[in-house]
Amino acid sequence: MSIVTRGFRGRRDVAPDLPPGQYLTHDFPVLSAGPTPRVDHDRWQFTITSEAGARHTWTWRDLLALPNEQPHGDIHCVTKWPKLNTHWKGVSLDVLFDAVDTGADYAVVRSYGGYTTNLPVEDLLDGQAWLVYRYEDDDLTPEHGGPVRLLVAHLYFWKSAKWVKGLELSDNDEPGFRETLGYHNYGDPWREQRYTGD
Ligand SMILES: Nc1nc2c(c(=O)[nH]1)N[C@H]1C(S)=C(S)[C@@H](COP(=O)(O)O)O[C@H]1N2
Ligand SMILES: [Mo]
Repeated sequence: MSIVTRGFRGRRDVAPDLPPGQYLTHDFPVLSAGPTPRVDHDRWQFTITSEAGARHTWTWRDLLALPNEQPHGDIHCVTKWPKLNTHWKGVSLDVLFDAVDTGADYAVVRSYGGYTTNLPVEDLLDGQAWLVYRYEDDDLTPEHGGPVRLLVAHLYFWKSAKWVKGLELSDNDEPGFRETLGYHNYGDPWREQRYTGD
């Protein structure tokens, strides 16, 4: 299983195909807008709320019982670092959305700690987004979003909310935390959509 987007193919030995303005680094910087919330697996839940108000909740055990995938590829932070050939394990949002009756066009993703980010529902479907809980064969550390974060690798990495706890579906697009502060509403790295107006 691989994430189907340009630059997300897991090639190791060739010169990387980087989006405009991204520069290679070899570390994995931690970027968080506030303190790292500590969320026990026992307390962790993920809730999808439909535009009609219907709630579907998964516990940690529920999540582990679902079929998982191992997406891999490149990620791109808006502050210009990419990380190439990353490996993750988690559950496709397609699997979760199978349980949800919705025709909504937009989602706001919410995290423990209060972070939010918005994206079109179509960017969460068709093998483009996962709830991931393992990174490079280890449990996801709290700094990088453990126990569970969103992975939406075809958009800048601020859309990949750490410590994710749910998403709300709506017919209206509501900007999230960084989008309200001037980050681009959509955030396609290949079109260099870093900030409002790009
Ligand atoms: N909850 C939450 N998720 C977040 C952020 C944040 O501040 N809070 N920062 C985003 C940004 S800007 C980036 S680049 C990545 C960084 O992930 P990392 O700390 O695992 O490198 O997380 C994204 N998800
Ligand atoms: Mo970022």
